[in-house]
Amino acid sequence: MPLRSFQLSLRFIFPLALVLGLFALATLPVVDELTRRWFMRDLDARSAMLAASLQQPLLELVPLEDVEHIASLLDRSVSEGKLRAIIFCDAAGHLLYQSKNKPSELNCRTAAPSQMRVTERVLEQDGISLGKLVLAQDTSFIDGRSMEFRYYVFAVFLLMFVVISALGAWIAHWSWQGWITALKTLLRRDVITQNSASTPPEFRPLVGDLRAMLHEMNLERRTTQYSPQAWTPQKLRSLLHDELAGDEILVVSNREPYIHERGEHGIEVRRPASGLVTAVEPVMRACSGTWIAHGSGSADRATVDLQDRVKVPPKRPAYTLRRVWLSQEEEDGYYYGFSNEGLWPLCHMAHVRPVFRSSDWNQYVAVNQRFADAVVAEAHTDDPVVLVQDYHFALLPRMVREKLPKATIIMFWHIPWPNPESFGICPWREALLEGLLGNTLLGFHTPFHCKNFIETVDRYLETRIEHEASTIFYGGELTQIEPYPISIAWPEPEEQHDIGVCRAALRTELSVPASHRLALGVDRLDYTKGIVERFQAVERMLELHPEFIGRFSLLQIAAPSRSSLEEYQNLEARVRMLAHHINQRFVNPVAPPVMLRVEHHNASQLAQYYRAADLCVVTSLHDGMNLVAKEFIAAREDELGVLILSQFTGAARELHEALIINPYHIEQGAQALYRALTMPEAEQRERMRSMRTLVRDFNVYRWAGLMLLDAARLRRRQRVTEKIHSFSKRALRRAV
Ligand code: GDG
Repeated sequence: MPLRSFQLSLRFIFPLALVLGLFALATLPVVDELTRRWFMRDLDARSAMLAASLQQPLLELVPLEDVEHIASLLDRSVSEGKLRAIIFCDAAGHLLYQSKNKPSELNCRTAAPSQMRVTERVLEQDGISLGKLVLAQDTSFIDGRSMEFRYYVFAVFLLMFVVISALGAWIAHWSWQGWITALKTLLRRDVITQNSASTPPEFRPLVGDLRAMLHEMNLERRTTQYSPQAWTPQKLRSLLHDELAGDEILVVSNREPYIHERGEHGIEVRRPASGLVTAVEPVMRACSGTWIAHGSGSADRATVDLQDRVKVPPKRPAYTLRRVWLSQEEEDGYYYGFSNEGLWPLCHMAHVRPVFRSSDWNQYVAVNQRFADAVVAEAHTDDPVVLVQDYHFALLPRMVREKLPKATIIMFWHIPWPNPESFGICPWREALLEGLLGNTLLGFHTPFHCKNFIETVDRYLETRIEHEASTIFYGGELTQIEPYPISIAWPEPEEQHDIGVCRAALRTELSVPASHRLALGVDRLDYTKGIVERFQAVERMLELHPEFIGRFSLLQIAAPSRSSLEEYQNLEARVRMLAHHINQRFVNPVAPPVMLRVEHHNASQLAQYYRAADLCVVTSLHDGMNLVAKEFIAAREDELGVLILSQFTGAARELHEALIINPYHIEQGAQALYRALTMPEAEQRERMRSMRTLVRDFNVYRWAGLMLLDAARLRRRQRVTEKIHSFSKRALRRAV
């Protein structure tokens, strides 16, 4: 029986136990007395019968003083039943005859001895008294019987209690179920269809409230989702103010948005190369709050206060960064091991085998717990909004949920979600899924990733899935699964350099002529980004179109990433070798075809490269979204430039005007490069204009805004549910 019905029935069972107990206590002495009287009356009746049967023989024998026969007669009479003794006394009160074993305390003059019931009968003949017959019955058995009777009465009350309680609990359970079903029907039918005719009268007060609330929610979602008004930091701020007024916002991610490093000129601040940071940082600036992340910089400890906090951005503090410190062992197991050698290849179809080690998993569990504890410690309220970022923290949502059951936990999974078969090879798949179902809201980039996730849960856990509503009900909690395509902050015009200047500056920097055609690649040096395939496409394009030798180069920015892992070291070696090979093959006096920069660049350098390039090449083998594609588009206010985009990125679902390719198909990549290099400006403009409109409107503030709006909606739904529960409880109490 569900806990809820059980709790409700307890309210009925305790008073019942009390009432029955008191009733039993009050009843027992009365029942006792009645039993005693009944037994006495029974004994009296037996004595009277016996005395009557002895009367005639005694009337004959006493005058004869036939001692022998009288004694034998009396002895025979006491041999059965509860009769202890019979005596015969003369009229003066002297004992004349007695049965054997007469108790010494029984005589003709004294009152009945204890534990005995005495009955007397006077024998007369012709009006002359011959004496009296005294029969003494044993009453000691009455106490025993009385005790037995008490046990029976007690057992009857106990049985009544058990039966009534079980019946009560059963009725409570079915009433509860009935109420819930009635409410659900009401919500589906009466509230949604606006049909109140058949609403039971007891629900009518609730229907109006629910309908108004639902209407308001639907209206809000529709207006905000399709509002032509662009999403801005101000709009996000006012949304937070209106929808989550005063609610606390906490962000958790592995990567911190600002890293303090010791450099040649003292402590320097660095922004990491991370799509997650690119997206979440502007949102945090807009909404303040606290961002909890791993303090990985060499000067991070030197820049925090006693609570490990530092205000960021350094130049214009807008929110708090709370750093969590990890030992080398923890970082190796949780970050490099389970997250990046296990989950990363597991979720990306890039044909790199995941590695699962128990020791890594143990560190992953422990570090998730440490971050969950940090969330709980940083929360000042019992129902904060917690935004969990990425695959490093699959277990954290449930851990936080256990400590802060009223929190609204939103998680965004920045990488793809594989199909159930692929995910199924993870030895801890159930634990990961259970952790993720601790979320109130779980977001992926695309509907396809959501579908994969729901199918995976369906395959490996016992849950209730509502496919239409995209919800999963597990362990008494509901998780909403939704796609939220991530994006970037649209750059402010004043932050951008003149495009002509950028073009000239980059060509000077690379020592190539002004007319030199430049393709740009910007990636973390990761095997999922298809850098090898990109170089191969360049090689093939030059094979097919040698007229571009010396007139075209690919500038590849490859930010070092996870370099302590062997897979990444091998990739770097391979990428360097291939670049060298191509440059050797197409050696020319002007410029090498592949310019590889394996180093970190700052954001403003990258923005200038985007503006200076003729085309941008994104050839990911698998990518959740890919922000580089969107950054390139946002940078091109001249509406020129061509984007080549892998079909295996989330971005390809939105940027249809890009040249979409299959990066595994090298010929196709080569053709796309050639087509981009020869595309007329008018076509470039047409394509770029359309993509720019999309990226400007569907920016990162919209991404965060829609998620937070849904969170606010779910918070309200939670409150409605609480209201329904308290309403049902009250009604049920009345019914019971
Ligand atoms: C994941 C998913 C999803 C690159 N080099 C440097 C640098 N970057 C910046 C880029 C861009 C970001 O890093 C990379 O964005 P991606 O989208 O390629 O993302 P991943 O890091 O793989 O991240 C991805 C993303 O999360 C967001 O959800 O799109 O699918 O894999 O912003 O400009 N930034 C700096 N120096 C560099 O050298 N400062």
